[in-house]
Parts: sequence; C-alpha cells; structure tokens
Amino acid sequence: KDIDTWKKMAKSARLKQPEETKFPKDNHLNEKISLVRRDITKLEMDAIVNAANSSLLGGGGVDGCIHRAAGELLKEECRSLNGCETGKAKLSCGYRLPAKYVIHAVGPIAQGEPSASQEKELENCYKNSLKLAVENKLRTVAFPCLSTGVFGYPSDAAAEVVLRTLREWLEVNKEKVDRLVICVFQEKDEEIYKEKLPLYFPIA
Ligand code: AR6
Repeated sequence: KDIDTWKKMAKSARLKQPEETKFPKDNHLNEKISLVRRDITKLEMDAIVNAANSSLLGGGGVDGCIHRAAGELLKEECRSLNGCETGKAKLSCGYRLPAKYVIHAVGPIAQGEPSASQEKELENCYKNSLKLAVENKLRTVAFPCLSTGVFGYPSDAAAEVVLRTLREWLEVNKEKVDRLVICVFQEKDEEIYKEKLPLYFPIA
C-alpha cells in the first residue's frame, strides 16, 4: 500500500473526539513550548511522538498505549515501515488517535549512566522527529519522555538533553512549528521539567 492509501484508511478510522481531548490552552509556557501531564494518546495534535523500539511492531509503555488507542491499522502500517534505527524516526498515520500522525522514534537503551553516544542518540531522536514533522507540515507536536521508562535513561539527564535540543532547534526553526508539547506522565518528570524549563526558556 502507498502512503495515500494509508492516509485514506486513517481518515475513515478516525473517531470524533470529546472536547477534553482538545489541547489544553492553559499550559503554555511561552509562545512555542508547553508542558502537560497527560496520557499522550488523548492529545489532539498534528503528531504525537512514540517511544518505539527498532522493530516498530509495538511493545509496552507509551508504545503499547499508542498502539491500543490507534487500533490494528497502525500495526499494519508499522509492519510496512521496515523498522527504525536508534536515534532515527519514522512517520505513520494516527488512525483512531486524536493525533493525525505518529512519529515513531527509537531512543537509546541506557541502563544506568548514559554514554556520550547514547546522549547523542537521544538528541537525534528529538531532532529527527522534528525534521519529519517539518517535512510533512505538521505544526503541533507532542513528545513523551523518550527512553526514560523501559529503556532506563535517567529522567534528569534526559530532561537536560531534551530541553537543550528543543531550545537550540527553536532558535533556528521557530517559524516552522506552532507548538511543541512536552508530555510527561509521572509526577517526578513533571517536577523535573517544572524546575528546569525556566532555565532553558526564561520568561521575558
Ligand atoms: N502518555 C505519555 N507518556 C507515557 C504514557 C502515556 N500514555 N505511558 C507511559 N509514558 P517507555 P522507553 C511515559 O517505557 O523508555 C516499549 O516496550 C513513561 O512514564 O514507554 O523509550 C517500546 O516498545 C516514560 O516517562 O519508553 C520499547 O521497547 C516515557 O513514557 C521500549 O518500551 C517513556 O517510557 C521503549 O522504552
């Protein structure tokens, strides 16, 4: 099947969404960045990013949630994507999700202290996801905390990588997106980001 066939199938699979799924308007930290603590499968965005593994065939964590919510067609399209290398990202439709597209990024497996190359791979996940978003004119994108669950990357160190990467990317590419959402799930991650965000995105 080609991309247009998947798109057509995804369009007819989409469900009408309840009002609560609409992106919350009161979580905006600045012009471009938001922090929310929600189930990412409930966000109505142009794209949500998935913390996938290199098979792209689903798994636990946020990947499992996204596949459950999107339905079987997502798995079918993912099978046609032929996997994905660590640090890279691939695009699929969103099917029954409120998000139109899913960007499947594969983070590094870092049990314990991450190495310099694992840090680079995590950075590349965010950069490559944003590259895909821009190439496909997707202007609102939500990210989960890639690699910080099953893949064991320490949350604190990951947040530093994420914030530095988003900050640097926005300095150059700000006009290409409307909103980037950091979607945390656990309270500890919310606390980490609340503490660190003002350091990277000071409110003028
Ligand atoms: N919405 C937002 N964030 C979530 C959700 C959700 N519904 N569920 C979990 N998180 P993980 P990884 C957070 O383990 O470490 C899978 O088996 C979670 O709290 O999902 O990159 C894949 O198939 C954590 O902060 O992803 C891979 O094999 C973050 O999502 C492997 O796990 C990432 O945790 C990927 O591991």
